Amino acid sequence: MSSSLITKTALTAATRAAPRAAAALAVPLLRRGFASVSAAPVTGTSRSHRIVVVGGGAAGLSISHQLLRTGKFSPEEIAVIDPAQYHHYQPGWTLVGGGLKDALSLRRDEASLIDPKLKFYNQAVSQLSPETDSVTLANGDKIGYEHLIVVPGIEITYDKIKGLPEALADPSAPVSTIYGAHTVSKVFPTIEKLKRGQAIFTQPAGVIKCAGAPQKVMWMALDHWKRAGLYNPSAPESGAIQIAFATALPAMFGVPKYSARLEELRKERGVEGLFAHDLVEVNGNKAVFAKGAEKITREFDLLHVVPKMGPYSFVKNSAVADAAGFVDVNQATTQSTKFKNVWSAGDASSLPTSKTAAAITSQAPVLVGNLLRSLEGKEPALEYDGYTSCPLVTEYGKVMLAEFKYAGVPKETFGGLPVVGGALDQGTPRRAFYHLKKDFFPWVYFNAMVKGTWAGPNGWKF
Ligand code: UQ1
Repeated sequence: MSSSLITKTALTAATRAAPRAAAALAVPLLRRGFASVSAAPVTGTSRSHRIVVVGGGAAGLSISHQLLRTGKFSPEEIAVIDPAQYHHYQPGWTLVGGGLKDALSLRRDEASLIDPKLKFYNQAVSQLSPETDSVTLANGDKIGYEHLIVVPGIEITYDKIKGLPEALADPSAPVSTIYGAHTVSKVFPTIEKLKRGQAIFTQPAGVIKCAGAPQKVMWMALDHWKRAGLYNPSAPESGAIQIAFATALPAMFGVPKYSARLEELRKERGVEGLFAHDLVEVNGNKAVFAKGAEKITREFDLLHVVPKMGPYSFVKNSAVADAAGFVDVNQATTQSTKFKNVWSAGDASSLPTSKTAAAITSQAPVLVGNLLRSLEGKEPALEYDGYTSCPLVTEYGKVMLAEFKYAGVPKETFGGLPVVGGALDQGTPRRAFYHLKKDFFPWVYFNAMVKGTWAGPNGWKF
């Protein structure tokens, strides 16, 4: 969720009549000044819903619409809370960084993606109160529930890297990031503008969305400069531009199979590897990295930064969170380890897998199936295996479709299919996967996934 303006449509939706179920919970949840003579502001209005979904992103919309499509819920028995005016197809932002797509083509009005049978609160959440089965909105209203689904995503914390917010906001600074709606459109012009010097692409310590994206944008920039005659992969020092990948991690990727292939590509293409380098400060044309206790300063002519990210404070500060601030859930069932009527998936959850939209295609049907069982008084029975995917763009026209489950074990949808020369191995970048990433996934996302009819590798559903 990101704070933004409230749309006219959403306002209209927000002022629609209260749901039937509200009446029952309304009275106990009202905490207004009792018999007070002063004109106290009217806050603490309350309503309730059978299911409250905090977050209208990839997870929130898939799950809400999958629930609705079961036909088991009356209008407004399910509520979605999200303050955003716009909904972005974030997996497409790497392609915006590579100059292949326009950010506006990946954006929809949030309200336009929400079925009118869902109650939409276009509001931020200020507090989760799982002890009293309620959620408090930023305007003070309280929303009660039978079941709560916490899927707000995670927050991009630009200010955790000193000087970064200022550098990103300065149109003349060659510092950009694909990780934000307001910054993604600066990336490709910055790449195009560079004619010589040192380019550095960073990846931070800590949990981020899609751990492959920091290098996808680098591979496309490399290809762009190579085609422009500015980069020579076989003798980088003889070209006008030099490239370094500075990552806080010890390797190119978290899954050994794909990491080994990406390390080969890095060496073949003459990219300098700065491992265990965590960017802590941007100061003019200097990037400062922490390497253990050491500080290392490098000059740059272009810097692509991946900011640090973390849980929203209303999640971190609530009883549903684990020590790191993520919603503590059973890694198979997606049910909260602390409250049986609380569930989570996607970026905000503690599910120990890579945070991607592909992961949500597999998590959503498990969460929905287990929650429906719970409504019938049964224990959860469906299990998520950690499936996630990272379509790694390695050059224009080629994608390595990394797909894996818990513990980094490959789980390839197309692996082993017969192809010319043997069996298909998804560790090899292919043109067909590039078209899946660039054309099919954005299409299926808006036409099926957010509507609740797409389960990723398991195909169309519901
Ligand atoms: C997927 O379903 C999906 O969602 C639309 C993606 O986009 C973010 C993906 O990257 C992947 C890999 C999937 C999984 C689907 C198949 C057919 C592999």
